[in-house]
Amino acid sequence: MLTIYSHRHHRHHGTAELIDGTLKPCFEMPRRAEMILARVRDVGLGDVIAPRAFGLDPVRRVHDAGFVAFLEHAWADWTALGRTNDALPLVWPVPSVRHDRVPDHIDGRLGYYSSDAGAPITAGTWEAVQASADVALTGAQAVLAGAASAFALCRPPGHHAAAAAMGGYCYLNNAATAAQYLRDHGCARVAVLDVDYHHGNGTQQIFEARPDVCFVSIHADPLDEYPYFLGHADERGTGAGLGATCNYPLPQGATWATYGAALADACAVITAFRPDAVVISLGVDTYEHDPISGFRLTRDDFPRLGAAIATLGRPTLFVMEGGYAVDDIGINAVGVLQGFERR
Ligand code: SP5
Ligand code: ZN
Repeated sequence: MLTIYSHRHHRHHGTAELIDGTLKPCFEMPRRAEMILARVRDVGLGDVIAPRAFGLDPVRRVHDAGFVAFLEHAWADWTALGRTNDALPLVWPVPSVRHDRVPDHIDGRLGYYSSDAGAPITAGTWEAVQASADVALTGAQAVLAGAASAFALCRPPGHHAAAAAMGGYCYLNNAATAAQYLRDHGCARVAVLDVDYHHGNGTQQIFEARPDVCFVSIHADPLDEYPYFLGHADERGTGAGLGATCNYPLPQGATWATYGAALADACAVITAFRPDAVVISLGVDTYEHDPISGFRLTRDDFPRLGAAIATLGRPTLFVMEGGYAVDDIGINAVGVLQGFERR
């Protein structure tokens, strides 16, 4: 399997995140991608190539132009005030206030364009974010050119990013950008299967009203896990997209017995959708030793996950999302890819 990787992810390196009421070192760190790349090379998964530059047009197919411009200029706007620390939001537009006026001040813009305080902007964030989108798009292009599968080793991740909001370590939605690119270049129907521990709230919002991109997610029940406000089983899509969104919220402590059953059901839903291509939002924070998560998948379960995805029998783009047990992240992420290929 071809891997697409950009060293430019190193330019994004947040200092701290708010967790349990205190600032702790960011769980989403450059070493995550380094460990995955090392494992790709160790097992001889296949060639590793750099992304090509697609520019922002494919990104704006799923993201608001004002939001993209905000991301591009946020660090300059922040440092213009003499600030040198990471940029973080501190006030948000709750439903009862106005959403029709975009603030000028960077503090207002950070809140307007975010869902939480989990996506710090640093000097190199925009460069890394653009590279991450290019990694996903280059993977989509490989699949369009006839590859049975490709691995977009994206960092930062993307599935919590909505059309006009960053959050949850995510800035641009790499999986959604890739899915839309597949749609725009010959695939009439695309399925996104999100296996990250957290619900893919950004991806769901981007596609929920559309019948041509199906979104299926297996994740921790939002009643007691981030992102809390989406991911319930009764969310089935809206309008013309009704029936093309499918959620499997699972209880804390879920093991393969529970997870595998949901996955089999999810695969049946995707098969019935008859997609021309499948995009996997590949998070391995379902791992038993993940420091911020509550599922109990073992290292041996990840190849099983890949083998189940292979039964879909469709051209498949894997897009890296979460996973914070950094020492084992390479074994687990590449384990999914090996399970897919060994089927
Ligand atoms: C891409 C991705 O996986 N983003 C995840 C963002 C999660 N942010 C909220 C984390 C809250 C963790 N709470 C765990 C408390 C452990 N003491
Ligand atoms: Zn996650």
